[in-house]
Amino acid sequence: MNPGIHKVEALGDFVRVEWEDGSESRYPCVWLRDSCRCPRCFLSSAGARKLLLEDLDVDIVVKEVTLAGREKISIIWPDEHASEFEAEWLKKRCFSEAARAEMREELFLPEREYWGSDLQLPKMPFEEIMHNDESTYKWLCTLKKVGIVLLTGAAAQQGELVRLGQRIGFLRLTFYGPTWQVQDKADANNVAYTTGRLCFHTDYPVLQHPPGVQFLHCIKQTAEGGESEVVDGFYVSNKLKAQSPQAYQILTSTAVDYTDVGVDYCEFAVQCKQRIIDVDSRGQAVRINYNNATRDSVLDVPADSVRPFYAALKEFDDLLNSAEHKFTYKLKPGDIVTFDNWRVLHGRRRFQSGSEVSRHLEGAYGDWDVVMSRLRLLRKRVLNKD
Ligand code: OGA
Ligand code: NM2
Ligand code: ZN
Ligand code: ZN
Repeated sequence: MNPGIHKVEALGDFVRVEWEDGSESRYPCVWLRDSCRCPRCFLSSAGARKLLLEDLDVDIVVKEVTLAGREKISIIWPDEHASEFEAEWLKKRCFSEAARAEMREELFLPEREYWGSDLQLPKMPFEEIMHNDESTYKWLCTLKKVGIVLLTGAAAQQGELVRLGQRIGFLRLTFYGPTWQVQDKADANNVAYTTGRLCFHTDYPVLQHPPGVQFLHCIKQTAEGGESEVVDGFYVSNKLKAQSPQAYQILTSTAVDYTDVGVDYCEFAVQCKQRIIDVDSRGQAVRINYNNATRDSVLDVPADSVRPFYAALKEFDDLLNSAEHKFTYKLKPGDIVTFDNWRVLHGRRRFQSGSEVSRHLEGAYGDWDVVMSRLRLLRKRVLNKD
């Protein structure tokens, strides 16, 4: 139901709207002027503001505000410029704490669900996701909420991840190529391209903006070893904060150097500083940046801070590896594991090499911006909601 407006009035440098249900909203005049939807101020074909900030007076107040029916307000500004705002549009943009929380949820979607060794690994058929919007929506929702989804029944040959990328929009190109082959390689340019054990890591913290999502498609699996391990990095970060505030403080504040030098898609010499646990303004973990293999031997901290840093990292790593937190499984040919590379740390057990390739995964990255964009579009279509 569209909300109706009962009354509107100017109140200092606010416009006060009284809704038919008795509630009220206050809109700052400067924001209303800035948000004018008229063709001089707004390019509707782009959904973008044309008005320049240099033409905005931050001290502006309305000359006149009137109710135009129950679903629209009209404003005349001191220079006679006229703006109109729909009730529904205004209601969504109400500045109350509750309305802003609702908008955040609508734009950024589901709450996290934390997990440990009790993870019920969500599974969905690959072809269903390729052809059914509702399934694709459910896949991406779960990927956001839980952080990991296993897709099953893909062909055991290269190329499926390119198709999956097209389903979302596009994949993220990196120095390791549009997609990359995880297998034992001579003169490996990355520890992943050996038969060795990989301890818990996120991929590519050496990039300023590490890939948000990762896809690993099993094409061939070895009989012995090669099992996968995953752990919920956000859950474990919370545990670390509670157990050892000091270690948490170090890992959320120390800028750690990463390095990656070599040749693959093209020649590269990448360097970056990252905090192992990135937190938002509320102190909530939002991205884990940890790969022990590419962590640089250059460590840009005072000598006295070095041992405490290692102790903190060790404490985090121990928590990641505790039986209570990690989940182990083994990929089968045709499986594609999709996971949040900012949240879920992954590892693999070592395996034997033979004369021929005994294990082969094709990997690819995506960006959260692309995934979330697809998720919003699908939600509109699936739930028929805007
Ligand atoms: C990687 C990786 C996991 C595996 O390539 O970065 O983590 O199971 N691979 O080989
Ligand atoms: N690979 C698997 O941080 C990293 O080096 C992750 C990237 C080689 C594309 C590994
Ligand atoms: Zn205008
Ligand atoms: Zn990896």
